[in-house]
Amino acid sequence: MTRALFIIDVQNDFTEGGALGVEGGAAVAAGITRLLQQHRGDYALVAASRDWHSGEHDNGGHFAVDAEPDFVATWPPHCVEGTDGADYHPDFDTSAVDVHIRKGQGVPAYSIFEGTDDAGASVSDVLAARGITDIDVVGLATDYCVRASALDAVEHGQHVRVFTDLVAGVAAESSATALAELGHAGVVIAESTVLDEAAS
Ligand code: VGL
Repeated sequence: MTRALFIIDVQNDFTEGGALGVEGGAAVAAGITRLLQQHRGDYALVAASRDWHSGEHDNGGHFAVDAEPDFVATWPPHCVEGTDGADYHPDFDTSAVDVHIRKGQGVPAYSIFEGTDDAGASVSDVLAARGITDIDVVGLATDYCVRASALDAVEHGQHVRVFTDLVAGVAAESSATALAELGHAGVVIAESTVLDEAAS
């Protein structure tokens, strides 16, 4: 088994006070930093994604421009490339991150697999190069980018876990539905304390 950690969109705009802030987002940022302090050695690869939209237009209808956002398919402008809102949250210590993925340049992109690293490599190429077989997924938001990334990871043949104590969602109901859907797709839904149990 060769395991990767995917840290999805722990950005200022998805945390409290951000353009699309989810409740519990900052706590997720701090919790991921703790997980990395204690369990960096469990992972052959740590990859973090950022939503990275254009500020020039609606990014393929992803930003609500002339109407109210519905918070399902259209959103307030968020994570515009180069802005504070697109930065990682300050409580997420990125020093242990091996690969930074950006996605959504001009288009909606919920899954990390829609992004590329700084050299332009796809996520599936990065996984293949490192021989990854298992992926733990954490971050924001449970019901959108975590959901899409975990489902895509299953599609790519990975053994996938989502840590419920290290995700936060836009809405409670859609987050519960997303976790149920992930479970049906074969994702293991667990708390990150399983890492401590495995070590002892
Ligand atoms: C996300 C809504 C819009 C996410 C991204 O990161 O979950 N949610 N864009």
